[in-house]
Amino acid sequence: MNTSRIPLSFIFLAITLLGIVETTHAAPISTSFTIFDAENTPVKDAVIQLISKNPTPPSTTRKNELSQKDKQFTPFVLPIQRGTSIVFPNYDDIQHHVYSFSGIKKFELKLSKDSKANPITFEKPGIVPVGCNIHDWMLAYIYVVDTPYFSTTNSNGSATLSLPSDGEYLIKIWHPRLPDENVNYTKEGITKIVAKDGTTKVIALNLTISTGSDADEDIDEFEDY
Ligand SMILES: [Cu+2]
Repeated sequence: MNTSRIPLSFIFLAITLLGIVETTHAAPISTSFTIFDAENTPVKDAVIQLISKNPTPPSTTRKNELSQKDKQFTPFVLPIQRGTSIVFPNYDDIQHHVYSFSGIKKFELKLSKDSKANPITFEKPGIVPVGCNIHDWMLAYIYVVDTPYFSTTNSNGSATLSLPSDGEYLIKIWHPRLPDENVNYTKEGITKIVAKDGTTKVIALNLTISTGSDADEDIDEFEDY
C-alpha cells in the first residue's frame, strides 16, 4: 500500500442506534442502515453484509452486471454472493479491456461494442478491484460476500436488507476508501445486531472517512494490485 494514502484512510467509527420500530409480526424483517462520514455526508457505495449463525440459503439468482458505459463502470461497487456470476456488457461504441489481477479472481476480457462475454463466476470471498487497460481511470470493485444478506448504500448513504427471520446477525461494512487494517477492525468491531419478531431497525453507522481526491486515490490504490 502507498503510505501517502494513510491520511485518506483514517477511520473513526462510531455506532449510533437511532431508533427501533417494534411490530408484533414474526415474519421476514427489513433492516435499514445509513452511513455518514466525518462531515455528516452520506457515504455511497458502502457494502453492508449481515451474517447469520443459522444456515443460509444457497446463492441467489440475482442478476449481477458490471457494465461499461461512457468509459465508466457501473456500478462502482458491486457486491455479489460467492458462487454467483457477473456479466460485463459493453454499452460503449469503443473497446474496453476489462481485467483484474486480484488474488481472489484474475481475469481479462477484451470487450468490443455490444460484446457479451461469458459470465465469470466468483468462488472465493473477497475484494476484486477491476480496471480497464485502455482507460486507466476506469475502476470498480467487486466484493464477493459469503452471505445472502447484503446491499450497497445509495446516494443517501442508506441500504435496506431483508432478512428471513429474527435473530442475531453479525454486520460487516466495507468501503473502497477503507484500508485493509481498518476493514478488519470494522469487521470485528461492529457488534451483532439483534433482530426480533418482525422488527424493523434503523441503525446509523457514523463512519468517518477523511476526504481527498477520490479519483486520484482510487487509481493509486488500484496500481497496488
Ligand atoms: Cu475501457
